[in-house]
Parts: sequence; C-alpha cells; structure tokens
Amino acid sequence: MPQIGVVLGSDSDLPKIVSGIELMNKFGLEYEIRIISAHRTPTEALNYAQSAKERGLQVIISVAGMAAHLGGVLAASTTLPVIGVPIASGAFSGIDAVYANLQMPPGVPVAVVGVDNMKNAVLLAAQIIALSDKNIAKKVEDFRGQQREEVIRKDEKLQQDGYRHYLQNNS
Ligand code: RP5
Repeated sequence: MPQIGVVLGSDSDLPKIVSGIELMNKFGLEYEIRIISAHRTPTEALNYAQSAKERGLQVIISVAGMAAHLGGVLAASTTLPVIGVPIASGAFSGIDAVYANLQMPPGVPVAVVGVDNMKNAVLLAAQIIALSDKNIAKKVEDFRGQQREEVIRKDEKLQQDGYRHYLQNNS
C-alpha cells in the first residue's frame, strides 16, 4: 500500500521529478505516481482526494505547472497533508504555479516547496511519515548526516587547496 501519492497534472511534468522518485526509492518509501489534472480530469481529482485517506495514503505530493490548482483541489477534499511542487512550464517559468499553490485561502493549506524541487517535497513527506515510522526516521537522520559530512569535506578541501585549485579540481 503506497504511503505517498504523487499526482502529476500532466505527463509533461514527469521528467522534472525523476530525482525525487529515486530519493523515494533510496528511502524505501512506498509510493504511487498518477496523472490526474484538476482541469482536464476534475472528477478523477475529486475521487482521488476523497478516497486517499481510506486507501492508506499518508501524504500527497501534487506536481503541476502553469495555473497549478491541483494541490488546492486535492487539499480541498482531504485532510491528508498536501505538498505542492510548482513546475516551471509555460510563459512565466513557474512563478504562476508558485502563486497558485501558495495563495490558498485560510483553512485549506498546501505546503509549497521551490520550483521543480521534488527533492524537498519527498524529504518533507519523509519527515511527516517519520513521525510514526522509525525506519523512515532513521533514513531521514542518515540523509542529514551524509549531507553534513559532504559540506564539511568540501570546506576542508577548500581550506587546503585555496579557491583557484578548488575550482580547477571541481569544475
Ligand atoms: C499543468 O499544465 C501541468 O501540470 C503542466 O505542468 C502544464 C502543461 O501541461 P501539458 O499541456 O504539457 O499537458 O496542468
């Protein structure tokens, strides 16, 4: 049974979330990926949100660009946490999707991550699931530890090499 429901507004959004899918695989998160449009398939969007909780989903990640109402439409019909990933597509390069996700009316929240930032959506979903799942909590802690070590290693190298050599060796 999936823990995370990833809902794409279009198959054209799929290439933008591949690294996030790989992160879910790395963490051992159970997920499903669906293409459901708030505008083109509104009935399916409503049905998905209304049945999500009883199907056992814990978090929904909504991925959409342009007039990205998907997160809001899903959030309106479920009390599961909904995380919106605004996608850069169309004339406004994602700022339209940011506003569409961000400016929900008080009472129906959508948590919004950065443009195309599926990685942060997955990490936030993992942190929510980690509240009641020790195995995922350990994965989140390990991830943070590895990230920290990587930055410290880079800083040590920069101190040793100086910026010119660092740039030559790492570009
Ligand atoms: C949104 O419109 C989708 O999420 C996508 O980002 C954008 C363009 O969709 P397509 O015309 O490529 O299907 O609803």
